[in-house]
Amino acid sequence: MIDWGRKIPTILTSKELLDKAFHKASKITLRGNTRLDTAKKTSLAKISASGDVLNSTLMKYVKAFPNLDRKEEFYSELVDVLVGVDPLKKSLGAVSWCAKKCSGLQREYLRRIRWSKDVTVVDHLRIEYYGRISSVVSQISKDLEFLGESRNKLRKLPNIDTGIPTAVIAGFPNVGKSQLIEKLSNARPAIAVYPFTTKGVGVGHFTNRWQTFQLVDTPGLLDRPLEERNAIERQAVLAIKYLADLIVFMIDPTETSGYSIDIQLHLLGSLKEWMPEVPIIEVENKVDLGRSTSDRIKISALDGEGVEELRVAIMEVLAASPKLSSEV
Ligand SMILES: Nc1nc2c(ncn2[C@@H]2O[C@H](COP(=O)(O)OP(=O)(O)OP(=O)(O)O)[C@@H](O)[C@H]2O)c(=O)[nH]1
Ligand SMILES: [Mg+2]
Repeated sequence: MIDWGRKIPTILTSKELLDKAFHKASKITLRGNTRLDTAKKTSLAKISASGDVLNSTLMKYVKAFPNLDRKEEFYSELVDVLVGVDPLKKSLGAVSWCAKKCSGLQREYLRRIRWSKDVTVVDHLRIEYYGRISSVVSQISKDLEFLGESRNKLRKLPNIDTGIPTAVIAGFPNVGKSQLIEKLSNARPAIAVYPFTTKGVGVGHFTNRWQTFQLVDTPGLLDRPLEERNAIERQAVLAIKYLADLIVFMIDPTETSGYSIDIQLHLLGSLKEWMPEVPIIEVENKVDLGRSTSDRIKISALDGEGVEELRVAIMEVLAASPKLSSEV
């Protein structure tokens, strides 16, 4: 189970980070035997403290972000869609560089102050050190900003367990996918009358005889090639590609979703061609408004008609999942 986003701490801006380091240093006053001794002790302590704050805070950021080379493909690709793996690696590299540079400057100025024999030189060196770390930290302002934004996006990622039998609910926008997940599981997704209400992958679970089943809610898909899909749709594509032991394809034959039945069935056809090995249950929703003569499973996700029959059908297909035998 992956829980990346939540363990990433708040990312400070470069100004906030410098304020934090200087504030720590400003609280330090030490006394020595002579004026020179006092100046040296105080400056050494201030430089140690501020350098340590910068280095430890920056390294904490680097370690908190997921190591994208080792993680599961689904999450790596999802991170790529949401924030971009290359920019993320570049910014983490810059932060790591800055942390090392701050440590290097800290060592250099501690050494120079230890060797100095004059109070004014000591004060001058300390001020020079502050100037240099300020300049180094300012150079990564954009990277810190980017990491802050990335963290906010990654925090919204759901906890999806890739080891549990999983049905992915897919279909056009506004057909009732989230409404169905709400009826079938413990999930409480946003449901609304407009398309693209669901902007990211969501997850819900239900249990039957000690066996947990996972349902994945996806953003609506339009009927178009992958390269034309936006970041919202691409998340649905990734969920289908990496998570689905079963696809529940939801059709709205009433067309109140705003999409014609023909275009919905065309998407279903593309999906079958793209993922021929994944079983698909075709469901028609909104029977409370009207029903077709097809022999598909028919439900009303709104009032619950047919939903328990659909649950049984989902469990029957997922019973064949290899993940099931390894779990119980
Ligand atoms: N009458 C009726 N309305 C339904 C039914 N299921 C869903 N709706 C309504 O259809 C609208 C869309 O439902 P959602 O569950 O948000 O649809 P979605 O497929 O998740 O939409 P996106 O997240 O935008 O892709 C909402 O206003 C629901 O209340 C149903 O069985 N009957
Ligand atoms: Mg939805």
